[in-house]
Amino acid sequence: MNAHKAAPLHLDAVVVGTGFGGMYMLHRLRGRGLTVKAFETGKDVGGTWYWNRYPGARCDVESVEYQYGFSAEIARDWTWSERYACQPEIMKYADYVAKRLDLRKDIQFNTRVTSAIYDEASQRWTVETDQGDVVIAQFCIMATGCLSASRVPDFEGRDTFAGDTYHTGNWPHEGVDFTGKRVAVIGTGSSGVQSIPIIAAQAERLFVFQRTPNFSLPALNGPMDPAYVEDMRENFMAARARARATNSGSFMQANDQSVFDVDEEERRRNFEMRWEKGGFAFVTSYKDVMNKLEANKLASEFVRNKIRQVVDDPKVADLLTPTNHPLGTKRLCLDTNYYQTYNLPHVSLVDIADRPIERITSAGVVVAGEEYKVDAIVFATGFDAMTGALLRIDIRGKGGLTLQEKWEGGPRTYLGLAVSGFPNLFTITGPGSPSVLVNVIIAVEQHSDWIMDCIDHMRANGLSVIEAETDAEDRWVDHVNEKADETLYPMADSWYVGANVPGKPRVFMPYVGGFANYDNICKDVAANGYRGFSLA
Ligand code: N01
Repeated sequence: MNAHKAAPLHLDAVVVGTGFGGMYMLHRLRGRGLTVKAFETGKDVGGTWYWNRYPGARCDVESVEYQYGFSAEIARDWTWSERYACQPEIMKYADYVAKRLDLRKDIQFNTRVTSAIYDEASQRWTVETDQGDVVIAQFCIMATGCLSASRVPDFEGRDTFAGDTYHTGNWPHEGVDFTGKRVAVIGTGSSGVQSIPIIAAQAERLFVFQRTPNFSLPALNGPMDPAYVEDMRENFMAARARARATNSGSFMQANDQSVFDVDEEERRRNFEMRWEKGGFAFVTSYKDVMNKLEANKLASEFVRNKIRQVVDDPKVADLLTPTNHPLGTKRLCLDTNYYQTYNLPHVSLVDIADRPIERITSAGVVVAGEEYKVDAIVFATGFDAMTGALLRIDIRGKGGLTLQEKWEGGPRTYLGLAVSGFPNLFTITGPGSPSVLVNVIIAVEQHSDWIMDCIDHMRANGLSVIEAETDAEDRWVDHVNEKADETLYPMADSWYVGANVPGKPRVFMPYVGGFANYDNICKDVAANGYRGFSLA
């Protein structure tokens, strides 16, 4: 229930959420002299990194890339310690940026936005929170994140469990010590894959419940090479500019050859060389790995063999080996000692592919009539991705149309930035934008800059309302689908298509056409009088 309502505050803009997207958007809007306030459910900035404090949480984009690129000074004065930054270090970075830009004075923490309702007569959004705030603003910018609405499946008996339960995406701040405990981990996506080796190192007994084996590549994390750190201190801005001009939006050197341009020996050497580098470099081994099934099969088989080499028990290795989707079509994982963990005598893999969890009892988890008795259950069961955080807010546009109604058949946006029928509402990394398929920091900067330029344009031209046209939105949705269908991505039951949430419409949500292509489309739209938008 909402707290007592305060008198309305009139502002130019409201930003919802202060992960890396909301932080930068707030900075941009304020820098242009707009009156703006940001609301954040957490007690601090950091977004997904604020919530995902599970053991082993670590970014799988290299740390030098997973930082803002809008300020040479901010980049130069920060030093990462490891190739892949751990969650606490990313939180320190978020704190460093928040202090540097003095962001917190315009952020209200511990506050969840509950509704955003557009009034056509006044052309203003009324935004309300669970703390009783009422803000009336011209622009409402949703920086709610792609993976922020965590979900625990509705297992029968879930609430009867007598031990402790945790979700990786909502982890206790004080941490959890599993020493001497019998633990169940349900889920083997990125969060499961990262946390399982660390939980195994503490627990007396660990059961991992796996519905779908995922492909995981070795991160080969380690301390940063001091020479590279110095090189990046000098050259980061240039490297970032080059990355922004690529479709992967990353520093990785993609190979432009086809798998079939080379013979088997050369292919094996290249796969091996990229495997040895660690990280996602392996996926860029050849240009057709993600869009030609025969090419993907070769890469997939290489990884399967690696799994078989690491896991001692051939039956366990078989269960861990993905066979029902091409490599990379479910979000790839990066790990440290994930497969090795299954060689430990106190770790058991429980296959639930064809025999789902029957129920949870007060003592544990039941599969095929067998009760696995545990003291704690970790749900590494993921998120209602891309749309969940938006749809949990009561968002109403013109004519009282709710976003839920509008997106009944799946999300529809123009450029992943705007929704027809919802004027002056912007979504940072909304569905239909590259978002989760690229380095998300680049994605949030590009979106925030585009939104800022758009608002500048409106103010310079005496315009007060911008709205995506339905035709343009329809064409964009078709284009997003066409691009996805050129790839292997739609073949997997992934969260990219909403398959992890029962009843969610199956729509490929991110834009797979490449970061640079997308950026150029956005620039072209703006340069052509905001083509596809109506302005008044
Ligand atoms: O969630 P997931 P996640 N019964 O959805 C299983 C980012 N991320 O939190 O595959 C049994 O990937 C589900 O099984 P299935 C990254 O983008 C990044 O791990 O649906 N099992 C799956 O195994 C990532 O992709 C980082 O068959 C059930 C697991 O739970 C995204 O966040 C770190 C089930 C959920 O995996 C989400 O990752 C962590 C059920 N009813 C996350 N329902 C880094 O930067 C679900 N599952 C490293």
